[in-house]
Amino acid sequence: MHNLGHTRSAYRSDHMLQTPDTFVRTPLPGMRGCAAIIHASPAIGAAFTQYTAELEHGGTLGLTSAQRFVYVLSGAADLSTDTSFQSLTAGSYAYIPADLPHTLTAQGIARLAVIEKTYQQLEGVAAPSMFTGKEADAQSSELMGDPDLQVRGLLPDQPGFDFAVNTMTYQPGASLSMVEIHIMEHGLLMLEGGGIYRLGDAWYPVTAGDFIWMAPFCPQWFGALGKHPAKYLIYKDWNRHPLG
Ligand code: UGY
Ligand code: MN
Repeated sequence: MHNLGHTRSAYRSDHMLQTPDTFVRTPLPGMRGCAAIIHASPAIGAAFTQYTAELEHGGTLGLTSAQRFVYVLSGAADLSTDTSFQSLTAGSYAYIPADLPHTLTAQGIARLAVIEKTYQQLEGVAAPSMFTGKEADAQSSELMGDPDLQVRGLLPDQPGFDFAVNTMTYQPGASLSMVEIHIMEHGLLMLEGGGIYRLGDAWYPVTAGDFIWMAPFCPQWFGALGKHPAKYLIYKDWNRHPLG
């Protein structure tokens, strides 16, 4: 199928919208029975890497010395270390600290959102340990007093963490109350529904399956459209001084 060179995808100096029609799969070192769709990496100017891993039954992720966050988009995967074993199902997630040997193995076909970031130690503060959770169990709170815009923090609010991953759920018609311009960069995966995303000086229709990267200080705003809630998974660097 061709569409005469048209796509909603866009790549600008301060943002990228990557829609599924433009996804290209690639292997990463150490992966078995698995392909990665790389969304963000230092190649685009990001200080983190984010990819979607598509695994066959028994497929595994490769190794990393960076800290890793994994969110199960569909299917199931087993996370094991020398001392632990956990089964993760859709909506479950895991935080794995830097340099912790582990394996992630798909049980059936699975899709994982994977975020990796070199850990930035904070003097006098212990690095976090591994943990797992379920998005549905994470505490939900209103953003700026709007009950129609709920934020769930998936990582504990502790200074040891140098990044945050949240889900944001907008009821139809709900929107960010302001255009944000901030130093944190974002990796954003649309999980459900859709709407209009303002990025820089452009407005994009977006829908489930799309990925967005926002550079530091990229003007950003979102309004949800349609009859169902819009929900996204969003990464940001967090808890560290701009001078490092
Ligand atoms: O956490 C955030 O900065 C979030 N409100 N940004 C966004 O949704 N684009
Ligand atoms: Mn933001």
